[in-house]
Formats: sequence, C-alpha cells, structure tokens
Amino acid sequence: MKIVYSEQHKLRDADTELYGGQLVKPFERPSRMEYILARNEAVSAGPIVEPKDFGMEPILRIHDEGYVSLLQTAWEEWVATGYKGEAMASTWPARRMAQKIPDHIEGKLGYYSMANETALTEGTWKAAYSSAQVALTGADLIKGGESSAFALCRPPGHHAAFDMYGGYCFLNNAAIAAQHLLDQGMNRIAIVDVDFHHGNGTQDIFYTRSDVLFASLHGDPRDAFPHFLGYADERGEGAGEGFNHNYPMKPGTGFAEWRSALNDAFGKVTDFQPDALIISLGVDTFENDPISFFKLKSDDFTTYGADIAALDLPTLFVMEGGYDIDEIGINTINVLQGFDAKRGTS
Ligand code: OKP
Ligand code: ZN
Repeated sequence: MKIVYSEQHKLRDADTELYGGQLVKPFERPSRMEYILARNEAVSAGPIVEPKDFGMEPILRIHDEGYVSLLQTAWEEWVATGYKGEAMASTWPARRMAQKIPDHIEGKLGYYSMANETALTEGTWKAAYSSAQVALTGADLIKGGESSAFALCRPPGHHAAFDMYGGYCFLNNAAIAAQHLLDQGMNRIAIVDVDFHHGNGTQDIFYTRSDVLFASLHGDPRDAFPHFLGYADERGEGAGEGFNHNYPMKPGTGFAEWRSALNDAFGKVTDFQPDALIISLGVDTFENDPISFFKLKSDDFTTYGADIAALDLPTLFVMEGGYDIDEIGINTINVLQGFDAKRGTS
C-alpha cells in the first residue's frame, strides 16, 4: 500500500518533555520515523508518496478556531515574554475555576491543553499542519479507490481534542481524515484506535455523533495516561450514544486478551457497516515499549494486521505512538505486511 510521508515532521524537534519530574529529551522524537522508513526500505511494504496540501479548511472542520490560532502564534508569544525554555503551561482551569480564556500566553496554554509533558516549540505548528495534510492525502487515496493506505503522520494526533493539545498531539489527524471522507460523500466512518493510550481526543470530537464510530483499546486509565478518560462506561452521548466503545486493560495484558478485545471492537465495526475504516496505529503496545505496559510481541503485529484486513473495508492507517527503539519500525511494518498478505495485495 502507498505510504504518505513528509520530511516536514522534522520541524517538530523539542528539547524537553516533563517526565517524572525531570526535563528529558522527548520520547516522541524525529528518529522514530527513521526506524519506520528503514524497515520499509528493507522489506518494501509500500512506495512513499508526498502529501498534497488541502489547506486549513479540513482542519477547522474538526478543531476550534481560537485553538488553531493559538497553535500558530504560541511560540512567538512565548518568546516575547522573555521566558528562556520551551513553551509549556503551568496552570489549568481545573474543578470550580473559571473557564475563561486568559490574555497571557502561559494562561492560554493551560486553557488549551490537557497535559503538561508536551512543550510547544518554534517548528511545531508547521509540523502539525503537515502531519494533518499527510492524513488528508491518505484519506484522499482511499476516496479515490485505493483499498488501503498508510498515513505516516508525525506528530501524532489521537490525544488532541476539539480545543486541547497534549500527549505529544496537536491536531487530530485521524479525526481530520474521517471528517474529510464524510465531507467527500461517505456516510459512516469507523475509527479503531490500537495505540496503547486511550484516544481521548478522538473520543471527545465524535462523542455526540452517530456518523463516526470510535473504539479504543488501551491501558486502563486508572493506571495509564491520559488518566481522565477511557473508562468502559463512556459509550457516547445523545445521538452518539452507543457509538463509542472503550476497552481498558490492565498492566501486563498480553496478545490473547488484547486480540479478543480487538475482535469485540470489530464486531461493533461490522454491525455499523461503515464506508471506510481508519486505524489509529500506535505500536506502543509492544512488550519493550519504554512508556507502556502491554506485552505484544513483534509477530503479534503481523497477526492483527491480517485481522484488520479480514474486515474487508477500505482502510486508512494513521500513525500514532510507539517509541524510540528499533522495533517501532519492525512492528509498524509488520501490521502493513500482515494486512497485505491477507488481502493478497501489496
Ligand atoms: C502519546 B501516544 C507516563 C507519562 C505519559 C505522555 C504519553 C503520551 C502518549 N508516565 N506521558 O498515545 O503514544
Ligand atoms: Zn500511545
């Protein structure tokens, strides 16, 4: 399948992530893409294609205008204060506090974010914009009749909500792609999020809607980031009731249990009869991932790639997490190869 990729992701290269009380080199770093590209080069899973530019409109179909404009100007505003480090929030509109947008950049960052590990930097907006265009180009390929495509997005997107960034995410690439497919004439889209972390942003965006089904398999929020969403009793609201499905799982969960959750989610997808399937593909479910606690092995990624193919739906893979180790390349490409082998395509 075609792999959509842009070098522009390199503009997102933060020096700092707040982790365990220390400022460390971010886990979400440019070299992640090198592992994936190198593995693809070694086994030729698919040709690399450049993204097209769909402009701002499809981004503003999903995200709040004030939020998007903050992302565009935050770095300049931050530098103008005289602060010396990378831009990060320090205070949030928590329980019983005013939900008003402050004027000072430090306040605005708190208003528009849901976590504090993710620093804003000079090139962040450009990289996030390009990442969304990569997802849109993948969606366009599917709309044009390709049976599958891989949007090799970076930075990732599934934690980005209507008006909040965090968890290394700024624009919700999978949601933007889903909305684009609907706007191009499709009626129903299913998004299955197999990243280790709950896709809180995607859930938030589609929570009250019945035209996008969302299912997420993830570390139980009692034990794992983002901690404040992803419980099994979150099933959608209003018209969206019954169109959101969460599968939280405990530390140490292995492939057998994980796969039966995937199978359950696929039952919901089949009943929904979508026009296309989007997979939020994070490979941080791997046993040696540095920040996660599931126990999938490299071969398991091939197996579940084939499970996805068996649904027999036009399928767009959108890259999410999976951290800086050699196996991020192997595991990501294994999913595509398992899928292609089952479909009899390449
Ligand atoms: C982004 B994606 C763990 C802190 C976790 C943020 C994780 C963001 C994951 N102690 N910090 O879903 O892979
Ligand atoms: Zn993740």
